[in-house]
Amino acid sequence: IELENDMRKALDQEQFFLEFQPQFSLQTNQMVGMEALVRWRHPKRGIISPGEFIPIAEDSGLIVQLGEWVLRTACQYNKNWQLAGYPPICISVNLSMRQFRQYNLAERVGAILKEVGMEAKYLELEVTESMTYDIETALSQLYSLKQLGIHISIDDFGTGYSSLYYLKSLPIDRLKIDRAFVQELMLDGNDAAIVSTITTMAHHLQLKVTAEGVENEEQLEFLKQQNCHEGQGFLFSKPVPAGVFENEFLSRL
Ligand code: G
Ligand code: G
Ligand code: MN
Ligand code: NA
Repeated sequence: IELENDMRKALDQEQFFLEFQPQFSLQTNQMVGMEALVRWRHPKRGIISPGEFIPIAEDSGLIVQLGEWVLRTACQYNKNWQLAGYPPICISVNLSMRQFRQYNLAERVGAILKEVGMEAKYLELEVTESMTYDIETALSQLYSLKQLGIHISIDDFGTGYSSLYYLKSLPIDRLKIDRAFVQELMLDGNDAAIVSTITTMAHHLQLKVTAEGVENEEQLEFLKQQNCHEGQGFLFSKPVPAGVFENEFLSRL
């Protein structure tokens, strides 16, 4: 309850900020995208991780406001980097289920893109498999979002309960393999089999596939052998503040 009240103030007082984690092509080793991740600089508690405050924001409904702030701010950074002359790349933003269920979601996303002046093709929204809980709503929301020209990925893929039937029917562009599978890859044959199978399935379904949580060279080699398209994880970089992202990654493109 205390954090919930603090969070209302935090939105006004600009205590939230974004970090960016680069995503790399496993074919070319080039950075091809980034994920924006929210952080909270709490005046008394210091930096609080989203793992702690996102669930509270979800329960209180504040996630809708916070999520829009994240989306607008992420698009603004990306647009400004494009204006600064860096090669344009796509920015991924996490969408909570509360946001996903808004009846006018696509309109709101469209309004933000217009306000910021960023082309839709440079935005990817990450949703989780829990959207398939209500398949009719999921389908209509995804179609409306796709009409804007943005990309859609399924985050934490493999941990939820979306059926393969839904996967076939949903207008999505990418699967992001949950880092739990990637982390145990070299230790657990079952996880290796799962990663390999998800990757193959993604290829057959004409979907892009990103491995999350890539932490070492052995995992990277395995993923390359499987023709996994992209990777994200501590091996490449942890999420970093905007200035660091610009200096370390954008300026080297
Ligand atoms: O960045 P970190 O690993 O601490 O993130 C922890 C969790 O918080 C992840 O599941 C991530 O998807 C989620 N998260 C980070 N930023 C956002 C955001 O802007 N919106 C939503 N809904 N979730 C986020
Ligand atoms: O659920 P989601 O994929 O949005 O979570 C993203 C979060 O995962 C990031 O905020 C980051 O803190 C965390 N993360 C990113 N790469 C790695 C990694 O290689 N290892 C671990 N343990 N966590 C990672
Ligand atoms: Mn994510
Ligand atoms: Na994830």
